[in-house]
Amino acid sequence: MASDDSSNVPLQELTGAAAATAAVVPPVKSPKLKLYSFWRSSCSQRVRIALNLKGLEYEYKPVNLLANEQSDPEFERLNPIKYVPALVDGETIVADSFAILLYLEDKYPQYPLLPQDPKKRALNIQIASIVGSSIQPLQNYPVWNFIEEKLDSNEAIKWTQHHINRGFTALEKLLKGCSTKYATGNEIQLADVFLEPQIYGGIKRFGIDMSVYPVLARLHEAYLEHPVFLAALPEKQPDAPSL
Ligand SMILES: N[C@@H](CCC(=O)N[C@@H](CS)C(=O)NCC(=O)O)C(=O)O
Repeated sequence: MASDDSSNVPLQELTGAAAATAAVVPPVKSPKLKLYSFWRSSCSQRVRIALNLKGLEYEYKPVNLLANEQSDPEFERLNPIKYVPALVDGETIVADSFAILLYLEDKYPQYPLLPQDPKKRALNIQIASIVGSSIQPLQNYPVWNFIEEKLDSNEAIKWTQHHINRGFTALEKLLKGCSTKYATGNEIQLADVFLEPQIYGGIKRFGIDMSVYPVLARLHEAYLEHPVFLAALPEKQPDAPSL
């Protein structure tokens, strides 16, 4: 959990199924970790989920994308491409959510994100890659702003919805017949860490109709019952605007 984040739901305050699962994720003291994050960033959300899953405490360092803080020279030193998230672990700086997740996996192997079985491992990476390479970059602010500027916001939303639906259609086909609790089994893995922020943002920000994606919709419900996903939600972050 974010160590300076009083608005995050402490695991012990969760109720029902969430509280029951939370009991198995004791926080690991790791005061060196700092996560540079923006509340609404789905890429940051992936890392928050993984940190929560692995029980790693971290300091939340907000980077306001709407105020262009990602272009501050101080942040650019952490990530030269000027995107969140970035993680600082003592002397180590890692930027890009995929790289951070793989770093966490190597350095903090508890609650593994990647299964040993090569086929399941490949499926996890394929799902992560669809979200991370074929959906999210096409809805990112610079793309959205460019389309809005050249055309209008109506065209920008249509563009975004088109690419999310294209990706979700592929994901739904890949996961057809999935009967496990989470995407690739009964444990939370890399695929889930990528899926939930994309589904959540798809619904909340881009008005995606999930009734045509029954497997993704069912997974989304399962994620929202688990404290590691709940604590990573955009509106629970310290830099989220108050309602
Ligand atoms: N591949 C990168 C993409 C990072 C990315 O696109 N971050 C977005 C937020 S989700 C961002 O910082 N946007 C700032 C901007 O577009 O100026 C990752 O997975 O970390």
